[in-house]
Amino acid sequence: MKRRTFVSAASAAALAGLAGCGAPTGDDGNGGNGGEGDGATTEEAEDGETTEEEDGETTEGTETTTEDTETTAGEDGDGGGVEVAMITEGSEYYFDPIGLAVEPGTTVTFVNESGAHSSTAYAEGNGGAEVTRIPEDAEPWDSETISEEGATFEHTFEVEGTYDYFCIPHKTLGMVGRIVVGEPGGPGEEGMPPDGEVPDSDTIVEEGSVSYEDFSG
Ligand SMILES: [Cu+2]
Repeated sequence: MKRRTFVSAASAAALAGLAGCGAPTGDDGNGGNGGEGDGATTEEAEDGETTEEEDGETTEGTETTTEDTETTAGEDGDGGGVEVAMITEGSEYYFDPIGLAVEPGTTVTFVNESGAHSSTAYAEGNGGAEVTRIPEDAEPWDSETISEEGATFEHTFEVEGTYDYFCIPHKTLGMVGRIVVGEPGGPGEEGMPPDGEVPDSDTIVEEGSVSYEDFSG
């Protein structure tokens, strides 16, 4: 959701800015960098000002440069933070969203919203996991049990593939989650985690994120 909003805002802003000025300076900067997280914010702010004055004058130049901007804006979106909440609600214990799709290099923050939980990768021997359900070259992670409300744990996902993980205290109660990094793949694609169910990877990639509520019905 966040990414989409961001992309269109950035494209629109850049488009408006480019319409007005023929100077190639702005373009070159973007294309060369491959777009880092911060660039777009500045663009937006600056372009917002010029739009009003120059918009009406030169509409023709616009179309040529639009393609450039879209690519850059897409990459910019990845810099944003992504969160997964760890929740106790009555007798339910869950990760929300239970399914999440991210690009390689994304840092996911697990937030302990209520109760006591862990975010622990299914990697044999990691936090008591009996099986491995993360890509071969991937780093396993284990936050260990977090009981303080609002406390967080971060993990950066570098290797593409499917990652299943669980909560140590609630493993036997089916508290599990899935993160797909880039394209689905690896041992996580074989069947379901031994302790609970997660959404199908294709659905996760398609939706970007699957909430616990949607998944559990
Ligand atoms: Cu838990």
